[in-house]
Amino acid sequence: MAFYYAEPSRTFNEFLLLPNLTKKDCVPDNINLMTPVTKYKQGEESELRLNIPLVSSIMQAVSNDSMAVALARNGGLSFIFVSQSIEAQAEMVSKVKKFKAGFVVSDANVRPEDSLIDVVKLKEQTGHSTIAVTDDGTSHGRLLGMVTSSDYRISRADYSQKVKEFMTPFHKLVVGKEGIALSEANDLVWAHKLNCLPVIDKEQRLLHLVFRKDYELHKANPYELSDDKKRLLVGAGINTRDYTERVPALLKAGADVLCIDSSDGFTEWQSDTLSWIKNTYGEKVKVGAGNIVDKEGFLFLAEAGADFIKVGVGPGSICITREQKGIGRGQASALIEVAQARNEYFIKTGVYIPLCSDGGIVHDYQIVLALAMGADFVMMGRYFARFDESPTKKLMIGSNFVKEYWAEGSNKARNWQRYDLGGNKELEFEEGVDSYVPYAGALKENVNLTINKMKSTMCNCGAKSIPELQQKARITLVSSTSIREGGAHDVILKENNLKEI
Ligand code: RVP
Repeated sequence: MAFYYAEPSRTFNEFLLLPNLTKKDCVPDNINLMTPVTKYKQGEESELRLNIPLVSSIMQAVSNDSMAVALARNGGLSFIFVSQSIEAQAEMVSKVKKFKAGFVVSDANVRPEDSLIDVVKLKEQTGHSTIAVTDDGTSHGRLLGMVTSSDYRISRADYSQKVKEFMTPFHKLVVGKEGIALSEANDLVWAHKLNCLPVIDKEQRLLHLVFRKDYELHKANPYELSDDKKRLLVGAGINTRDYTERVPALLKAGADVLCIDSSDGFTEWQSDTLSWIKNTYGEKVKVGAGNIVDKEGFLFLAEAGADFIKVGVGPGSICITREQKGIGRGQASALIEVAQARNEYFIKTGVYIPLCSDGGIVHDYQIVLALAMGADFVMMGRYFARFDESPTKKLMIGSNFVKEYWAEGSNKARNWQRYDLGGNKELEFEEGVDSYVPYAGALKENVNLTINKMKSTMCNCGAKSIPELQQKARITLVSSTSIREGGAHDVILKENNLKEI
């Protein structure tokens, strides 16, 4: 006979946190959001930790290299999407690892023989007014000069004039040498009143440009997440089909952590993938697995060697797995049960396995709720898809800007490996939709706002860290009428109704 759960399957929306005593030192500035990503033994520390408990989804519409750079600079981590060729994914990983805060690879370059018209066109195309002049017109060619808007005057210009005639030639440039630290580069920028400092190697080849504005930006990233060589951290998705080729390529490109991307992680394909990785590389390669929604799924992946475990089947904003297949569980119920299993496992084995709550976060406070319920970090797709840094197009619909956001199981992404049950190599039916999300601007401002709200909630809970929150949180179910009480009610909202009054 089938097993019946006594409790219904619940979502985050059905719970609230109660305030605890807030001591005077429990203020936002004292809240520590550091959290483990990979498993560790009692008394030790996780080898991989986040400075803020947010990671971006393994999705085409969310996690490319620009998202990964922006998120790592703000303390979180992206998992570069796996539904692309091994080479393309490895290239994205490598771009993140090569990113040096403040050191920009010049993407507007000309040759000395090019004309002013080429400079003007390039400026229009790239939006950059600082253009490097290299012997071959590439970003790493021999640096021969620089062109900025002060080198020519559009109103009186002869568009056929050669770049070499009006550029600032190399002998007049202040340059930095290979290996220069950002702070030293910045000293040169200030001492010589520059806006941009080119950095060159021994053969005078252009390596990077350092801009005055970027240094200031860099200083404004106190949460930046980097490795011991000061390179940003980046994760990458893998699947249970081509891991013997994909994993080596991703590791070679510099991926710091991997995660199996699947809608159902309670499978032997996942344990095979984990075994292969651990047998091949031992414990030095870190890999998360999932997704699961119960104790049995957790124990299966824990025993199979997962370094962290992802929870969630069907809560995603674009996910229709529950409608299509009748498979899934309310995200709160799933997390509560899995967190309990994780805590029991920790007591029994002395090994703490971090949990990632994946999908279904709609309001910022629900991140804190997920953490209070036992998650160590959350994965979000819709949230990050709204930002400038996501890989999708920004469009105008009616009078609003939106960004595209499509599911991995949609016809657009056709990520059949995510739903693989060992059969055909194709997506037989959709498990996700293609959609728009409201455009929200730059990641940094939005993440800052979210973090401020989260810290505020944690102060109300009297918790200065995520482990303390998990210990202390008091959580209550809410009735549908009390949900109504939680929003503005029984008043006439001005912004919507002023005209009618
Ligand atoms: P959300 O943040 O609610 O947009 O959810 C994002 C999550 O949805 C992803 O991290 C992934 O687990 C899940 N997803 C992605 N594609 C699909 C699908 O096609 N059903 N689901």
